Amino acid sequence: MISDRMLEALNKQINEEMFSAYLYLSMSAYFELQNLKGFANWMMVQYKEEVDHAMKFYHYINSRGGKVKLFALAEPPSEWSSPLNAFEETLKHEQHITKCINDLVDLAEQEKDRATFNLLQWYIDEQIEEEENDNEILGKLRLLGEGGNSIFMLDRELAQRKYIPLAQGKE
Ligand code: OFO
Repeated sequence: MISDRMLEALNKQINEEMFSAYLYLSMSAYFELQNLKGFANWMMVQYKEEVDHAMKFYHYINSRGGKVKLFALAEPPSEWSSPLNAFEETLKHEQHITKCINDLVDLAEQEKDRATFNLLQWYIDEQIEEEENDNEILGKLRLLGEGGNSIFMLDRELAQRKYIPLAQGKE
């Protein structure tokens, strides 16, 4: 059985992951309007991955006989001053999510919940990758500058990102 404290924290994390999805969907729409289809594609893939992250917690709670509780989603921002600004905010958000995951790990340890502790290892690895991806794109934006040519080149690169659905325990 999953403890009440752990269950509440995991349900809150579903909300964090769904908010992440909402934030990146909003960024995708922002890039579409700028006619930056590659950036928009990258954010759309990110949106889908975040839904997968939420669903991984959802299936896990179900598998442990816990009750999934969905909370209201906050409204995400819809404007950024530039692609660089959007990716700075993306990295900041992912650093926040990393902290949330680390707090969940601490709680799982306190509750001696080995199964949840084990599940969270996947999220720890995922956060390393998420922050690394954001830092890489931010590095390019800073190095190349935000002139038309650089943005055009990066847009073509980001258009290549493909969504690979995450294998879930149960669909
Ligand atoms: Fe972006 O990793 Fe989930 O939230």
